[in-house]
Amino acid sequence: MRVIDSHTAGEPTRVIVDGGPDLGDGPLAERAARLEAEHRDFCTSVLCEPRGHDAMVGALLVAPTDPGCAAGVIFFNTLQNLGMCGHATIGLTVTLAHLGAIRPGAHRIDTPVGAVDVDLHDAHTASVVNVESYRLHKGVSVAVDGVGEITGDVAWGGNWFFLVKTSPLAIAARNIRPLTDLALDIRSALERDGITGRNGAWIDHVELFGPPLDPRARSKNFVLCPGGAYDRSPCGTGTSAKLACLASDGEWQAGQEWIQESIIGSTYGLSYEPGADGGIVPTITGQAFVTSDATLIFDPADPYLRGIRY
Ligand code: PYC
Repeated sequence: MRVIDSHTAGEPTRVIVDGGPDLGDGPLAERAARLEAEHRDFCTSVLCEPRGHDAMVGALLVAPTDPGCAAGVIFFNTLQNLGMCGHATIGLTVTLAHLGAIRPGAHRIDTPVGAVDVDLHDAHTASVVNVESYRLHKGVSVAVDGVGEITGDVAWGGNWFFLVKTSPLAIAARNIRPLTDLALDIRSALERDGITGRNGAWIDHVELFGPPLDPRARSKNFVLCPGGAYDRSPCGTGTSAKLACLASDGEWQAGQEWIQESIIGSTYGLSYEPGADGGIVPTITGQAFVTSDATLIFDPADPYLRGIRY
């Protein structure tokens, strides 16, 4: 199986170029549902250790339904499919350029949530127009064991987020372990109290904010991803959710550039336009670099053929 690995602002993406399962034809949402229901072993074998690791996001290249699209893609992590993923879309765009499949300029990429517009600026820099993002609940408080009351907003940016404006712990790389534990405890408290996204959706990402170190940035974040890993990048969908909250509070205007710094100091630039359904449509700009072009080997005698799962 041929894979191309890249990182976007530090966060890894593994593009499966060939050798993936046959998902048939039809709408991408149906093919994605088939991947999740019938091919989890494929997903974990590609992403989990020993071939991958928890932070990795997979991008399975498939034929687009829309012939105007440069490629079709289904994103997944070690636990489940992802409808949308900012860093992986930038990683995929740069990977398609590395493969010679696209040149700088505007392109469309088919995803299970619809066709997404991307703009490749140069070999490493791309912008992605994200899905319409919005805040569902403002100022939700939960009692977190051993910490006390934590208040945050519930917002959608292509994934569900609980956003805590002022982290009780400093947003610093030295705190990655305690921040991970805190975010996991917050997520458990949300689950315990039945706090969800729209239609009972699991809030699988927790995002904590603090002051930036980079003088160009407005904020620095820590983002817990569904499998328990932290996002090395500033999280495209998470910063979209943040911008939706700021826009709702009248604190950030359409067209203004917001620079978000990640826990490791990397940055994305975002701006937004008003959406059709009362939310915002963010554009995320970031840089990705290809790190390897490899063949994964699956030996039937390997006891960890399907990845290490616990
Ligand atoms: O960039 O949207 C993102 C993302 C979601 C999870 C990891 N990265």
